[in-house]
Formats: sequence, C-alpha cells, structure tokens
Amino acid sequence: MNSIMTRSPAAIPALLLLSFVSLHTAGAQLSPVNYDEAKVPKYTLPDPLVLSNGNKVTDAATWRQKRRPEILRLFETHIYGRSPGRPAQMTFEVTSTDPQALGGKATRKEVSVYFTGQKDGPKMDLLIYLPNGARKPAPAFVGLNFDGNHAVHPDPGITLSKQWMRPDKEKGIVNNRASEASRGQSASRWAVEKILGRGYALATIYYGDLEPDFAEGFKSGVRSLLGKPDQTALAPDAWSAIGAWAWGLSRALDYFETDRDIDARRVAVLGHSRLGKTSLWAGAQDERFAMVISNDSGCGGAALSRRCFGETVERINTSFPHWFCGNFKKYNGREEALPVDQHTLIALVAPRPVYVASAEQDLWADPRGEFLSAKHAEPVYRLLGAEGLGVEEMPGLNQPVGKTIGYHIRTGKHDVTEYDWEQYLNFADRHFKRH
Ligand code: GTR
Repeated sequence: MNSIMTRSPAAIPALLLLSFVSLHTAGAQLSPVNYDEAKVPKYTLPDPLVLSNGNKVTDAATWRQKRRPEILRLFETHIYGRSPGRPAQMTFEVTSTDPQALGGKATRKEVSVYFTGQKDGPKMDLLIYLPNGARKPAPAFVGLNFDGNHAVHPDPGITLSKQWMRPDKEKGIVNNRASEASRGQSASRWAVEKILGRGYALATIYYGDLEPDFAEGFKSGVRSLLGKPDQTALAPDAWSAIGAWAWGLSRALDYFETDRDIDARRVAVLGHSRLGKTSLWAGAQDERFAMVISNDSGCGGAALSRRCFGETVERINTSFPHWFCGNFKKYNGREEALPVDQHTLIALVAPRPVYVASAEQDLWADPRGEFLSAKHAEPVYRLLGAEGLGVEEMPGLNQPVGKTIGYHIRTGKHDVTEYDWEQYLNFADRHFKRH
C-alpha cells in the first residue's frame, strides 16, 4: 500500500507535496513531519535489562522469568492489545494440491483453517508452495499478503480470493473484489521461484481473511467473530487489527505443526510495512517462530518511537486508529512516556535470529530509527549468549550486516524487492542450515 499521503515526500514533486502536507494536517492539529536528524528530540530509551522495579537483569533466568514477560505485558497493554490463544475447535482442510505446479518446480497446496471448526464460520486460506526435489521437511517463510494469495504469483491454479479488498483499478479490484486481472499483481514482492530454488517453502495468507483493513473492519473480522458478540466498544487493551493479523500467523504455525512437508521448527515469519509491524508482534509473542523478519516496518514496527522522525505515534493513530489498541492513543505526542520502545519488541525475539530491513527513500519509516532499534536490542542477545548486530555504526547502502540480528538499508523505495529476499535467504541459510 503505497498511498502518497503516507510516504516520504523526498521523492514527491512539489505540487504533490503540498497536497501531502494538507492531507496530513486537515482537521487535526498534527505537528509537522520531521525529516531532519538535527531536530530529533533528545530521548532516553527504557533499558531492556532493567525491571520495572529498578532491579538490573544480569542473568538469562531473570530475563526469561521476569523481564521478558513484563515487556510482553507492556506491549499488550499499551500498544497491540491482548490476543486470545489457539481456538479449541479449530480444524484444517487441504482444499487443493498440485504436485506439478510452476512447471514442476513446486507442489502447491491450499489449506483452509476453520477457526471454529465450522466451514461457514471465520476462516483463513493458506497458499503453500513446497520446493520439489528439495529435502523434506522444508524450512519455510510465512507472511501475510496485501492483495490476496492470487496476487503473489500469476499461477492460474491459485484460488482467487473472494474477500473484501480496497478498490484499485490497476490491480483489477472491482467493487471491492478481486478479478482475474488481479492475478500476480504483487508478484514482484514475492520471489517465489528464488525461494523454492533455495530449498525453502513459502506460505502466505491474505491479511483481509483475518480482518479487513479499515477502522470498522473489526466488525467483520476475527476480533468480533471470535470475541464477544457486541464489539462496538473495544476495551482499551483489547486486541488490535495488528493483533488479529499476528494471531493469524500463529494459527498458520499451528497448521505447519501438522504438515510433514514443512519443518515447523524452522519457520521464518516476515512482513512488509504494516505487515512487518505484524510479523514483529507475531514473532515476539510466539516463540515457535524460529526467525523474524521486518521489511520497512517503520512506526509501531522496528522504528524507535521516541525519535519522532517521519511517521509518529500521533500520525499513525490518527490515520489508522484500528491498527493499535486504544491505550496507544495516550501516547500521541508523548512518546517519552511509553514504558517501552520498539527495541524492546526486537529484544523479545532474542535469542532467535531477527532481521530488520530499511530502504533509503523510505524516510517515512525512519531507516535510522529501525537500525537503532536493532542495535539497542543487542544487550539482550548478548545476555542470552548470542551475537547481536556485530557493528557499531549504521552500514552504508546495500551492505548487509549482522550476526543473530541482521540489518540492511538498500537503495530504492518502500517495497519488498528481490534484493531484500536475497538477504533473507542468505540469513536463513546461515541460521537454519546449522540444524
Ligand atoms: C502507511 C503507514 C505506514 C506503513 C504503510 C504500509 O500508510 O503510514 O506505517 O505501514 O502504510 O503498510 O504500507
């Protein structure tokens, strides 16, 4: 989703820039967007290794038993809301299998996950490609997609999503529904053949299966279908849209545990932008994810909120009130009052490998803030005996760095590219092939 009003104005012509500013300031009195490093406020980050009671965390046991649960609760209470667990009645159904998909390179499977065990109840549809000829069970990447499973590849065998979608003529979305013209529309973001060629499986789900992405979307998504019947007033710490999307990723992992073709102990969860915020939250909560990847996730994702660079807490809460829980609104313009910052979200992934990626032109997402988050998560990795980022300074363009925490900033705009996938595959090879 690259709406102009939400991206860095750096690459936008002056006239458009004017409308960018006015759209962003219409109605609400929002502070101007800061893209000047010199104007980043002075801030002190919460120390991931100091408990709320002021005691220092100096051993792994205290991290695991006290500080990790404490940080997790803080994120639930103040940022993403509390999500339920696995529904007791959930069932899975393999709805199609083609062992000779993509010219014989892959086995394509589609799996419906019925959250209440009822076929006419809430469900999500997984698209899975398994690498033919590679050793099974295969390690896998799983991520939500923006435009429907049929959009990740032109493969005509993928079932066309019937869910609500944001209108988009270019993507063949007519009357809020996908059409044949929608096939393969986001293929550039999913390096399917490359992933399969490297011996990995790929699984994806349309994020709208869990909740359509608009303020009132929760009324027809899993938050109300699985929650209390009257969801008109959500509690201030009830799960958010990001919470619902992340919850779906954990349900995919529940399925992988039953599929002998996939190695559920080597699954990397990844996402781009709002879905990168989601992959971080999914991976932070659910320790079954063996690796977590954030692609250009920005504010409320990898970027440090306290830097107030590009998108701020106030802006994101104003444009997308449903993404975070009600309590997060209390921090509009008061980032310094947050009991956590996003480096402690990354620290929740420790000691599992985590990768944070930025793009040079994606100033709206604050590339430096994304790097610094990764950097400030390092003390937790070290405490747990893992190597962190391994560098002190932000690397130059297209120079991936990192040990257990990976990072790169590539040239180009807010997007997922072949280059990003190349780095994720190399990172996964380094960590997964040891098993
Ligand atoms: C923007 C939003 C960002 C990012 C992006 C996306 O509009 O301001 O935080 O999440 O959407 O998801 O594409």
